[in-house]
Amino acid sequence: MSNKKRLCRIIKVVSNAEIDPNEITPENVYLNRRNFLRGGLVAGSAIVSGSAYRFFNPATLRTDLRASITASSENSASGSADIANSYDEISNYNNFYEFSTTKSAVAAKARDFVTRPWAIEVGGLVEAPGTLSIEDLLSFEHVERIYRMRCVEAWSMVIPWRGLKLKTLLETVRPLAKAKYVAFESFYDPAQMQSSFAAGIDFPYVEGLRLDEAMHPLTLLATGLYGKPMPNQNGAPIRLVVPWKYGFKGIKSIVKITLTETEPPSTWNIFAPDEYGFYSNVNPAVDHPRWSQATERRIGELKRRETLMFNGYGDEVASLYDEMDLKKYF
Ligand SMILES: Nc1nc2c(c(=O)[nH]1)N[C@H]1C(S)=C(S)[C@@H](COP(=O)(O)O)O[C@H]1N2
Ligand SMILES: [Mo]
Repeated sequence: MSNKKRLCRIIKVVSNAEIDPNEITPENVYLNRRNFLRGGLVAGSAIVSGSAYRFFNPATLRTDLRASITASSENSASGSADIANSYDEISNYNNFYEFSTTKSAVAAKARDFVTRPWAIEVGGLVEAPGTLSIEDLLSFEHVERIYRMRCVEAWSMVIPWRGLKLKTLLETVRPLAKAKYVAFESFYDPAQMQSSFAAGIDFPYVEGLRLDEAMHPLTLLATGLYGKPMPNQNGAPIRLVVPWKYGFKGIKSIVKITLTETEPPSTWNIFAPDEYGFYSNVNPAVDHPRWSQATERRIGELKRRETLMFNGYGDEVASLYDEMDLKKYF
């Protein structure tokens, strides 16, 4: 089956409505409900062929149901399955330097972060520039995806995201033919984000993608995880997710998106251009100057895993880089 067909088959459309924060479902109830809702449709799809990514499946989530796992991921070099990390792990081990450079401290420091009202200004080389409220964004068709996330610091997690394809948003503003890149900017308010003085990097945090990367169906603007609204510490109310790139490309709490003709600046590349490239595709063959990228520590596991080229999404994305020397364009 062609990649395109396979993508169409496994991209699942879910309801557009945001989950009411007052109705937050305990993780175990959520999983059971999903199990029930998905019923027979799910059978056999826990591990998608090539297992680049999967739908939510209770049997693959890192909970007390874990004992029921039977399949192992073909895609995992270490031969063990990719099991989603728990909500607790995902929301208490964070990089969000505006709040803190201590991963375990981010959640508490971001607790009172104000994310309503919220809007993203979309402009630059587009036919229809404008400002989209978070309500507008939540009304776009959403998908649920379980993706690996590989931080450049050589740890990783598996996260069940909910979000809209970035493509969906870009199509509504209609990029002009001249547009070649997409630039992103995070919210920044030193009054709310007390710990920024220690970070070393400049704020607001900025990132960028080539337009074809931005239009790729795997690229999400995530608005939630585990069926809940995005936790503040994970980049509420909306953040970028590009699963084949190092985690720092996944810019959080986005307020501005600009289509450009030239390559936009990115925070970590400005900070240390010899250590962090614009592309930052996960690549076990290109080491960080100060550490190996060949293996990673999956949060919740003891044994290190081998890092996969393009974080295991090569079938879907390798063709974007056919003509490129990935050692040069790291
Ligand atoms: N605005 C902003 N976005 C950011 C960061 C940050 O410090 N500020 N850290 C990045 C890094 S290094 C990683 S690994 C991911 C972490 O996302 P998570 O906390 O949801 O796992 O967010 C990325 N996005
Ligand atoms: Mo990271």
